[in-house]
Amino acid sequence: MNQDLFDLSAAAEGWQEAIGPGATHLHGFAIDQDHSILAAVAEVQRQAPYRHLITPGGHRMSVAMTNCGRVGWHSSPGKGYQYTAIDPLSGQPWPRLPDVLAALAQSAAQAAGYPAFSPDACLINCYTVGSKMSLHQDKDEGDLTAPIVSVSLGLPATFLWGGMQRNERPQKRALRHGDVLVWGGPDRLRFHGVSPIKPGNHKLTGETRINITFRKALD
Ligand code: MD3
Ligand code: FE
Repeated sequence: MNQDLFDLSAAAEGWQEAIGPGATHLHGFAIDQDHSILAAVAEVQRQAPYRHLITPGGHRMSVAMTNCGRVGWHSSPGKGYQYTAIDPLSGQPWPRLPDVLAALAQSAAQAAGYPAFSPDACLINCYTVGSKMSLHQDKDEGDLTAPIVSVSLGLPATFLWGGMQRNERPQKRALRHGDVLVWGGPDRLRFHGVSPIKPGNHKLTGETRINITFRKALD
């Protein structure tokens, strides 16, 4: 094979990297299914469009979000952060979790050592160039013993992987199209975030990055 044409991302595909006692980076795990995942996301988005939520402090988030599954994550100045069964924008239940997404979440969790993962919430984040997510913990879920599975598609991102305290300096980690992270156990409440997305164009998602996180929000 011509060395110049060898795609380095193909070498990383299938590499499972333990990055904490309860956290695994599954490089390229979702690549084979990228088209069907994005088709499922498009269908969810048609029923529950992306929207920029307002934080309890009154700030508009730069990441646009939607959900599918039994409950969805929502933020508002009036009610703070909460999971709801009804999409506050449409007044309808959130779209159901597409089979392709449910199967992906289950198989990724299994590969990372969490064999019994059955998510009831799926948050879909849409980043455009410059969108970021500040350091935070995910602690609104009712079952903190379950892991979170995250799937990254489209433009790459620098993921910030912090400690158990906000003031710990985060490590940086590249997340590329098709990468999956699974976080549970002692890493479940780590602070984490995403640096501003750099300009670029991805053949499937254009100038956007899509991140899908699967959670167990109900107990
Ligand atoms: C580590 N999303 O939606 S996913 C979020 O790329 C969120 O859109 C980011 O943080 C994104 O809440 C990061 C990876 C991730 C998700 C949850 C975690 C890492 C995590 C929970 C605990 C520790
Ligand atoms: Fe998070």
